[in-house]
Amino acid sequence: MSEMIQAAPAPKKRMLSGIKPSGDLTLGSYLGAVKNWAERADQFDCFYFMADLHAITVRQNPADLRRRTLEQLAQYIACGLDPEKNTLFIQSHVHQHAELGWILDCYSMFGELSRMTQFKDKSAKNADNINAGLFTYPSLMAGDILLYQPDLVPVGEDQKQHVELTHVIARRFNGIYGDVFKIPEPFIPKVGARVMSLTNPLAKMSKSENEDTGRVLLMDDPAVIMKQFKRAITDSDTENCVRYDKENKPGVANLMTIYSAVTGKTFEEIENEFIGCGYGKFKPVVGEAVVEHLRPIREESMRLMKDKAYLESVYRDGAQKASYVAEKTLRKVYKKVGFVAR
Ligand code: AQP
Repeated sequence: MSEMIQAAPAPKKRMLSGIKPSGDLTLGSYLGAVKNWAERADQFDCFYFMADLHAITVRQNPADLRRRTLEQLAQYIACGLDPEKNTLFIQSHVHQHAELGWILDCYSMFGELSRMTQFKDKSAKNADNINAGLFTYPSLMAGDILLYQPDLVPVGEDQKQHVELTHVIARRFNGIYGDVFKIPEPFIPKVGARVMSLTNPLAKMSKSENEDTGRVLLMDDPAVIMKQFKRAITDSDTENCVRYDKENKPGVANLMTIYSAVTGKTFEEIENEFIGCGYGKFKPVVGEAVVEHLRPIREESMRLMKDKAYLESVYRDGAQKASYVAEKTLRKVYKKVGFVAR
């Protein structure tokens, strides 16, 4: 009798991403990142973290940082990241991040770090606190990524520069010591790739900005969300027509992107839906769709925040799993650079 030989299933590709708890999660953090992560658990081996080490490059109130880190975990889960299928952890709980970050500082060039858009932006906004961490955070970010040897790094368009620098640093290191790091690809979702401020469609919606800057938070009250959408800047053209034209009608394009991401409708379907309607009718409909989309996430996050013991078990397990993977890479790196084994 011939024996049936079953091929072992191919190992899942690994994916990693994180968000700084530097403010409460926005609709941008959700549509540009977390929403897309949740759809990948069956296909990929996913690691997601709360990047608290990165958050302190800008001065944080300690109590707020602690609260936001936990809330972010609750929101990850409420957005569909099942802790049984994804490794969810707090960055500072996995000491290998800081250790590899330092090593990669020594393989990152001053000129490369000086060119990073985020450094330029953040130093302009925090002129009284242009600290060394703000300058070298891309090496830490390279370490965050390379520790896990991921195949893909899902990021928003705005973060592409960081993944590109990670490639440069990894190639430099591999060029000296052999193939230590896998070179991961940035993975940028098409819809919802970049959500802009509702009051300035040329600026990214950011979580560390204040309310007046046209940001919508995942945990905002429905009334607040509606207010933000009703006062959203549209375009000063005389057309008053819902049509996708990112260059000439960035405000409407942003609202269409948001509406498309929360309803699954194409831009064409949206244009057809609003034929003959002005912006005044369009904006509240987008607001309502966002409110309804976020409602279950908000309710589940609030429920989870009351269950601190559960959240603690999730981040403890997550750190243990992440540390196991990270340590393998770090040990290899230590050996390659010439550190004496412990
Ligand atoms: N507006 C956005 N549109 C699309 N994607 C976004 N992301 C953030 N804002 C948007 C994506 O979320 C991930 C995590 O980013 P982060 O929070 O670690 O850093 P960030 O991009 O600097 O986010 P913020 O909100 O602008 O934070 P602050 O104000 O503290 O600097 C990334 O994948 C990012 O693309």
